[in-house]
Amino acid sequence: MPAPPSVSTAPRGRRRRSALLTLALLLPAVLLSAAPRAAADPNLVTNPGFETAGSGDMPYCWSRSGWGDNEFVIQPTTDAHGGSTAMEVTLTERLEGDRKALITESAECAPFVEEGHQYDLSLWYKATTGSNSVTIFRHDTTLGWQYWTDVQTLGPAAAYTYTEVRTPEIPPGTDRIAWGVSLYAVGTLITDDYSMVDATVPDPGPVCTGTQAECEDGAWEVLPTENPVRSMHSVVLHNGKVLLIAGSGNSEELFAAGTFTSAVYDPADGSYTVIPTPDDMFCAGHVQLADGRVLVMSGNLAYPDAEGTHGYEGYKDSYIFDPATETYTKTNDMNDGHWYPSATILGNGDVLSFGGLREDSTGSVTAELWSHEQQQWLPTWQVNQTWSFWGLYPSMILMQDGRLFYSGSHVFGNGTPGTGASIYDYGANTITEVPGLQNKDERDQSASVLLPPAQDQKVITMGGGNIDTNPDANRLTDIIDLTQPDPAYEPGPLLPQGTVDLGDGPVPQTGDQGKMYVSAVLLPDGTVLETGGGLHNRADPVYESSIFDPVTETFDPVAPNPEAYGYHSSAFLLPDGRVMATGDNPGDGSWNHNVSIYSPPYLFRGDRPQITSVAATEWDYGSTQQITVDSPIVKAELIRPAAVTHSSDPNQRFVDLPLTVNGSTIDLNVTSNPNLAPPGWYMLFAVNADGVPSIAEWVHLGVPESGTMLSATTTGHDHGAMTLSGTEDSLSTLSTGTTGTTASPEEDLVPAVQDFAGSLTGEVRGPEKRRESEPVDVRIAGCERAYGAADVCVPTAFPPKVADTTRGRCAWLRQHDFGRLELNGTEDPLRLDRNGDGLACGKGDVPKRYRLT
Ligand SMILES: [Cu+2]
Repeated sequence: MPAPPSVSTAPRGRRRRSALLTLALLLPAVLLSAAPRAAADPNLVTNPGFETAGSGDMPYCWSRSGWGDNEFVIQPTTDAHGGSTAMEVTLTERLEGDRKALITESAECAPFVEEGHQYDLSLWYKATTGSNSVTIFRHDTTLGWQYWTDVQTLGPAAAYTYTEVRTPEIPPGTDRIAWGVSLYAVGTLITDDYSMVDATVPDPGPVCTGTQAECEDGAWEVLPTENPVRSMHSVVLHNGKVLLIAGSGNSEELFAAGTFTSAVYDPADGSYTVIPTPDDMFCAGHVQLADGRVLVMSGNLAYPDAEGTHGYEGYKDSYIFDPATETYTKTNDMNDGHWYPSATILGNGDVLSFGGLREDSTGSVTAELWSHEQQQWLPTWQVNQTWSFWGLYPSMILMQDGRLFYSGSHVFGNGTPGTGASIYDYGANTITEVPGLQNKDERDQSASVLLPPAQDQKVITMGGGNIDTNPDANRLTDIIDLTQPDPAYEPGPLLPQGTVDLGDGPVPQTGDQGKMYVSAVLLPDGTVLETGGGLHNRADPVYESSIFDPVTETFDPVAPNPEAYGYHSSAFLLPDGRVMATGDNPGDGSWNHNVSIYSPPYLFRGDRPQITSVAATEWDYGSTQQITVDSPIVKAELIRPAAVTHSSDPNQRFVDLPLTVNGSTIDLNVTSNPNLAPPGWYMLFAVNADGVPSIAEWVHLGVPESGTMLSATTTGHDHGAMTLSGTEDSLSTLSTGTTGTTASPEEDLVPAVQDFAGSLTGEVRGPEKRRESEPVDVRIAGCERAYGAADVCVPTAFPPKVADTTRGRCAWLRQHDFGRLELNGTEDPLRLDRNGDGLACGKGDVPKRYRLT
């Protein structure tokens, strides 16, 4: 097996600093290899037309492959495109899984590949069904053969049809790949004349258009106009504007006055429009629906009372915000109140919501389901219930088979009992514990995000603390690969340290100090910006930002945000590739109205590729969609716009769109699996070889007609067999691969769902006994209710270094800008009012220099 031609590019993209010198030296060679590929480029597939017989009944270097419960035949056929032999795969019955003829996974047969390179895979095929997919496996030099990814759905084709698709960049540690076409539905697939050629786009070479610091670490700017509202919710809308929801903004005064606000920020001109807000949406849940409107669920019915008889209360109301009219419209009520609920959109457009506090400030154990079809919340009895309390803002991430991964990231306290993370199967109504989350009771206001690309099903959880015990927040990260049969979190790299302001100005972090209130933002080059945070409960901002590379699993420290952004902050990607950050609400009850914007290093790296046309903005699953670009790109993706609050945005995702390249005309191959890219509006980015993204175009994935599964247990759709002639009617609308027309094979589509995470060994819990609610401490927010107004947070536990004395606590409160602090009753649990005059840290309690005034 000959090695592929040596294309003289250094490893590209993100590992820029070390690569700069190498690239400069290699430049002449790079230019040479940029010439159009010669026709003689070798086909890397051995026995590409099945003409050489093997030792058994399969042709040389081809094997039968696939999984699941189905009846199948895989055998050579004389119905060939070229030569005398082709390969026929037939499914006669199917409950689940796929079948394929696959390049034999051996050193003799599987083509060698180079890390970072891309390869054009092509073949000729006939198919009775569109439920096919080009599937690639990769040989990991340490782990052996693994499933890698599905890159292209082939439409039905009565006559031999050519198709071609480019692989993503070959991941590190990969030395060979094997590939074939998987058949997911009852029907017949015939393939022939496979080809694989190196199609690596040479790196344009190092460019730095800013200062050296900007090119390496990006740059923050603080905007001249302040955010007019105390918003802790940020939702990027499909018109490019940003909805900032404050409600009462955690201000008891505004709440008492009935002053509830939202603002719409327009990045185009930097303006804010404050809009009428019908209810106190402070600490609601939110998600963009399939049509791009925003579903806002629950919010704040009441602040805790001064006597500590009840805590925060969540109402049952729910609203839809329409970006077109910038107005809220009421929906039907939820079944329960949910202050701090989760909200996850599913592959069929439904929304599942869990957790939060009820109208009586106890914990809600009621799962809520928004029906896309009915456009309303369903009654409790129509929704599978486990009667579990999922905590507050539980991070519930949709998996590729429709199950939900609870990452263990949450807000307040310890999170749920158990290992800290679990997989919830809605159909089976079971919860299975997932092991490995480090320090699981100190992941309050950590950030979890599905890493790019969504196809890889990896989740990272970063940092966190605990407002009940108030230790220094940690630097831990944990990464889980949900493609494994029995996935478990593995420790990831430690968060880089920055500076922390403990009250006397920023000083370097020491020891194990990390941060909670972390924001995680998917960037269009396939990395993740983590930014913002604090060391303790609503105190001690940490100034540190870094970019995580999911390929190398490393952090690269970048410029820190100059603003303090801890509790009630959020950060999110704008369609122009910059990141906006807003909000900070420390324990003294104040609010930081400054807004900062980050330009990542890729914006200082030369001309951006431009998407010059998008053939259609309405996209179907499993289709190919044509765009044109003004310069070469190496990848394109959909990024779901942010709907973020309290470090939590479980719907944020980056969905790779494998390319079919014909010069400046690019066909984008859209996944057939709605669970990988739930319906809705997405930002479409194109990215060049140096990791520089285009400005996004907005495209829409509609709700699949066939609906989709809510859980792995319902994935088996049996589709009737079709004859070859039976597909002829639909051929006119189908892609022929090279002509680049858009295809809509959706009607016949069985999503390419994999059998990942199918052998869980964790403890399984079924539904609990039906109950009303979970008891919750009124101090759940980590604030001692005996002192001050409800929006002032005297911590129930002070940070570890604060002396356990009246003087020590008063000094800390004074250092953290707490003003005059009255007792709400006679109780003085923190011993701040030694003389009993009703004033904490006052005259007669502590010497003058420790007093609050
Ligand atoms: Cu909050």
